[in-house]
Amino acid sequence: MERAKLSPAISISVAGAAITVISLWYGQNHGWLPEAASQNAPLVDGLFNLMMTISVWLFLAIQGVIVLAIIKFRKQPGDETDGPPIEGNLSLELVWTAIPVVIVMVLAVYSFDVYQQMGGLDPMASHDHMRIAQVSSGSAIAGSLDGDQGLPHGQKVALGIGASPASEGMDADVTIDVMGLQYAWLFTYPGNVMAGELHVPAGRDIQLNLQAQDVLHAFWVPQFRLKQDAIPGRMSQLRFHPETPGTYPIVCAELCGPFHGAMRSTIVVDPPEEYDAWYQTQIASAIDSDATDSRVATAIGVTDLSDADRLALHPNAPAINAKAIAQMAHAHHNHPNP
Ligand SMILES: [Cu+2]
Repeated sequence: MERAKLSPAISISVAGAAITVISLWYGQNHGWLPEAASQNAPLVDGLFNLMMTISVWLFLAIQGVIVLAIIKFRKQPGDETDGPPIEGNLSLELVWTAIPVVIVMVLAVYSFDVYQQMGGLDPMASHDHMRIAQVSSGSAIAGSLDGDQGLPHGQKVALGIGASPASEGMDADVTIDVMGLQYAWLFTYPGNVMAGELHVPAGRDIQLNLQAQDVLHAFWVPQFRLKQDAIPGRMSQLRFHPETPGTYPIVCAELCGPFHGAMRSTIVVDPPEEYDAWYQTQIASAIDSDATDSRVATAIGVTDLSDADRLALHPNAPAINAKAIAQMAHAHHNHPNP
């Protein structure tokens, strides 16, 4: 009966210290997040790791108390008495209210700071710059923006992630228009170069102007910790610094129709020289007017295709047989109007 003599204060302290060490370790070593390939990814990960640390601590503490109570306070054989009539405990209630308040306040302030460092508070500032750039630099950017189609005059509410404080007031190094449509992403580079694949140079300041042609889509690159809705009739923006050269998935994260799950693309982060070389080849093929025409025709034609044909545009999409497509189409057409 050596253990019974341990004072409760010591037992609780030892258990608390053990739980804290485990939580701190797991919060940094959970391995739940994919590679961090953009400049703001470590900021997001820091916040996530803190939340993970707190969650693990609470999980272990609460589950530990439950398991302990089940074992220690279980009904003894032959004991038919009632439990003690406990009404409440003011100090306990104050403590378990105060702790969550502190946790939530810390997370609120921290996440606000992360959002601010990512440029989430001021996407409009870049829009203003973009429009000034349009007026002053003429055709290249203005052409790709399609005459303010997604940004009506007087639109004040900006959506997305703008310039980080370090690059505030500066134009992005590369600005690319992104159009989401069922079920593909189309990318238009300066000089009206159109591509189905997104290439960006590493270590540069990139700005994406997002639009949707038909329904809501969401542009998500998990490795960049970036996600933003693309909205019909409104422009939204993502500004970021890709850091690590490589190929990463672009995932549509907004249920946008029966083949939403196949709406994936690729972002290739190239070393700057390779990006320049790639861009030059795109320019060269765009100058060949036949190539441009067929590309534009492909882009426009996507909306006129049947669902099966659209799916065929995505060689990596999971195989869906004709019967399943027919069923989906059937279900789709019979769906009552909301
Ligand atoms: Cu989509």
